[in-house]
Amino acid sequence: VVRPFSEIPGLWKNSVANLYNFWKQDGFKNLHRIMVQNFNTFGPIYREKIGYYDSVNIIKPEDAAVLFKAEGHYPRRLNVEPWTAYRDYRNRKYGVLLKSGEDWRSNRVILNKEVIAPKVQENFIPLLDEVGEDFVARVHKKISRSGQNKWTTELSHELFKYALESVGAVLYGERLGLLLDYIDPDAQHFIDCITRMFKTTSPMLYVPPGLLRRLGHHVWKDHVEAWDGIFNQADRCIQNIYRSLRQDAAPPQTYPGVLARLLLLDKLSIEDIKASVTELMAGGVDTTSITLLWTLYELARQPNLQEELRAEVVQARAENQGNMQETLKHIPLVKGAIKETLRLHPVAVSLQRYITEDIIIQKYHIPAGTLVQLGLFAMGRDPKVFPRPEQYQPSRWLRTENQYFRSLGFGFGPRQCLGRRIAETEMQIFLIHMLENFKVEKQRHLEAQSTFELILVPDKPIVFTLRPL
Ligand code: HEM
Ligand code: 2DC
Repeated sequence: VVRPFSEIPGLWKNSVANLYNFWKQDGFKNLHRIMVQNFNTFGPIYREKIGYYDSVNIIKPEDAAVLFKAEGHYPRRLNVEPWTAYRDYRNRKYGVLLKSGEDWRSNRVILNKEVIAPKVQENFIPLLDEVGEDFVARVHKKISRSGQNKWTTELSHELFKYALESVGAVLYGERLGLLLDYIDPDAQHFIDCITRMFKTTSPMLYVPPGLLRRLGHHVWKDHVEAWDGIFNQADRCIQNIYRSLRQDAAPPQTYPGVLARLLLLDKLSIEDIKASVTELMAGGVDTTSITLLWTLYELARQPNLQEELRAEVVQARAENQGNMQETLKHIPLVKGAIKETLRLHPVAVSLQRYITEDIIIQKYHIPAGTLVQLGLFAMGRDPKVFPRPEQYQPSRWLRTENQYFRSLGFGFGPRQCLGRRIAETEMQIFLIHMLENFKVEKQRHLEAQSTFELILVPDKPIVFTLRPL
């Protein structure tokens, strides 16, 4: 028998009271833990209404499969209101991240060919490899300058720079120079703006941004300032490439980067290209750097595991005469480590879709148009889905069976992460270079947890010690 929608358990009858309780529990920082609690209280499906968001939450891989089958031709996520409010306020175009319907689809198809297609991917490898080599050289320099044969540091700032340098190289086919001793203050400002943009988004998730704007609230002002900084810097980078393309008579001989390819292809308007390239540049910093930070954290906690990964990397490199493209095909454990990091420390607390047809989940009827959320953080830590979930075990991903709708860190289907291949390649190359060169240690008693700042980030600084092998 199918039970009606109205009988789904949960706290959905008083949205204002829920918003208040949520706020009292410091819900903005604890969204992921509150979701885990709710699944423990209500079971594998619950309904929730906070402020103006009414959603059904699910946790099982089998139910995720049902959800994504009902996402329709133009999949839609939860609308991050502060982001669209900024664009409307400044009269800037939506890029692929914020577009919907046919406009999204037609842009996304063209971007896919230049960003995720396997053929263009190969072009990214030499660019990203160079950034990886520079990062390692920079660490060696820091180590020798320390005079102690080691470098102890809070690595996150270095990782932010690595991530921006990497995505910049792919987008613009040029180096931004972030791994040098003296860096462009504008580039550093860009990095700070992205972090601030994420941080100021979460307190506005459940309150209409228009209201905060009219009230002249400081969160809205900070948010606008952060996006302004992001767009100004991206505009500068985009203008540079645009200008030099117009000056060159002949088409480029080597791979010129995603932006130049899109401009030369001439299938999207300049304004559409700008909007999506800005989103790619901004989306490519905190996401990969924090995932790498968590990976180093887990490898520092398990020195034996670190050695296992190192052995795999050293062998894959030797067998392929150092060729990076080939090496990347022979590092299953490193790839498993990245999946394992995203299981325990996903960037996105949930995946969401507005379903376009009626579905049945856990025997409940859910009508078309409902916002359904898969609790990604909660699923990754559910012992019914992952045996011994608290253990960081890259080898659990080596068997391809049992992976059904379990590896969803980048989302799923045609609306999944556009930067996925860039992110994966960039992270794999980083880990290869780091494992080949350094032992990673951390302060013994330091334990970090996730905190929600729109994306999930570590709740405290993590200090690493890097030693040359
Ligand atoms: C969307 C995760 C890195 C750009 C997404 C989504 C997730 C995600 C979960 C939503 C997918 C869905 O709804 O199914 C991640 C993770 C990353 C990462 C875990 C790294 C560890 C990047 C990078 C870029 C990027 C490096 C840019 C180069 C985007 C864009 C979208 C997106 C543009 C929106 C796509 C659309 O709406 O069509 N990402 N991301 N992401 N990501 Fe990423
Ligand atoms: C945040 O309840 C929690 O990849 C909300 O690179 C639901 C929600 C909706 C969309 C998600 C967001 C969460 C987390 C951050 C994501 C975003 C979609 C894309 C974005 C997952 C789960 C991200 C980080 C993009 C950001 C690109 C931007 C900087 C231009």
